[in-house]
Amino acid sequence: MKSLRKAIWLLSLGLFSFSLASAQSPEYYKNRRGEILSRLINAAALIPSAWEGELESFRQSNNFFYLTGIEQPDLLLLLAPSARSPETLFLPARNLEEGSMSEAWTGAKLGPGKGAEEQTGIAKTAAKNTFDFTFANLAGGLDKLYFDYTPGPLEGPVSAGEVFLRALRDKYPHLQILPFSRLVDSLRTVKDSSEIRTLQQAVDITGASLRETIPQVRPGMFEYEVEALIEYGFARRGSQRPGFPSIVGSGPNTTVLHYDKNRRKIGAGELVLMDVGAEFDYYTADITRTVPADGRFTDRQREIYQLVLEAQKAGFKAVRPGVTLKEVHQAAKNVIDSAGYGQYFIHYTSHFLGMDVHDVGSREIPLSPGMIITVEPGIYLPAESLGVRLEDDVLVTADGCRVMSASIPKEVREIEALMQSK
Ligand SMILES: [Mn+2]
Repeated sequence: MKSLRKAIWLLSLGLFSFSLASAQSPEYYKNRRGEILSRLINAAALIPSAWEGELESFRQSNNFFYLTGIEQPDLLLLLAPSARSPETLFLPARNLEEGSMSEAWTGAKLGPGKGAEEQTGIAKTAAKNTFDFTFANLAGGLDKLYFDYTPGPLEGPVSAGEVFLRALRDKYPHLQILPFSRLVDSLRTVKDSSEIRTLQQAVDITGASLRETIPQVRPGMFEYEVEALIEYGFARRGSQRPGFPSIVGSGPNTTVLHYDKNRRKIGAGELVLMDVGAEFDYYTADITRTVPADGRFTDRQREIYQLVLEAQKAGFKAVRPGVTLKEVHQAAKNVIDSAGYGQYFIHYTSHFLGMDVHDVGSREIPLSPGMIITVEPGIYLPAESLGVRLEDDVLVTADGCRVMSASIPKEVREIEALMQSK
């Protein structure tokens, strides 16, 4: 074990010393960029990496990571079939001086040159300050530019992406600038086998942490303690971070959908709702379990719980190629409607899942094999301080679906047995 660790450590020094986080080969990402290149006609695509704030931990932007596997800020990827090199990565010069932005402070980084081209598999790298010149030579022959940028709030400071976009608009008024999501979303929605494996790891980490934490839940504990136990479980199992802010709500807070303050003390006889997901290598799980703090459901809690469970199973049954999320929602909603609780099911049943917890993909598209969605009905009764939501992650297969989180306890007897197992 020890020698294996050492080998991995040595390997990581050799291969990944320049923030290439991904376990994938450079060819894997080259193929993806090829997919984008084949969709560009009289057009180019420009994908900036995430920016780095000095006191926040860095996470690459999903689209940039999807196309390069590189975890480094301040980069620009230009894809342009009509350019001499169809793919160019622009990087800042390496900073080997002293000071807070130097590599001595922030760790070794990739710089422009042969080494970066070999490590990333991107045909050409160039210094970032040559971008304007390169793009000016190219722009005359283009009609469209796909630019990857998420608009910020209408008020508040202007983002770096916004500044960049405005400068492009001013300089190249003939260019139609379109969101890059139009090219990449349909690719990201269908997961390949390695993405499915990665997301399965995220699901398994989440499941193991829930299984470990649920027996420890009891009245008198604070919601944040439950949160901390779950997130510690994630970290111990190799998750880099939670994929979204963990929701741990007890009693009245089980009826607040996006409750993430997690400050309340859990009371006797209450339900505790945990909506959590570990992120693993840029893919996140999204699982919800609702458990009784005392280890046993009251009759009323069990009644509502069973109804939500039945609705969820109806949702699973509806998942197969060709249907839309609307139909999955209707299947789950019918069960809750016919029991008379329709008005207390106040959200949608499904969303796409992947690099983002609410991943790209629209409710209107027909499902196809390789898509991953959540199925998460709920009933919320604020007057009774009683909310139940159950959420699992589901892979669409050729003939139906596979519930990726099926092994995480959920039946009433399973939950009660798990809680009494401590
Ligand atoms: Mn969800």
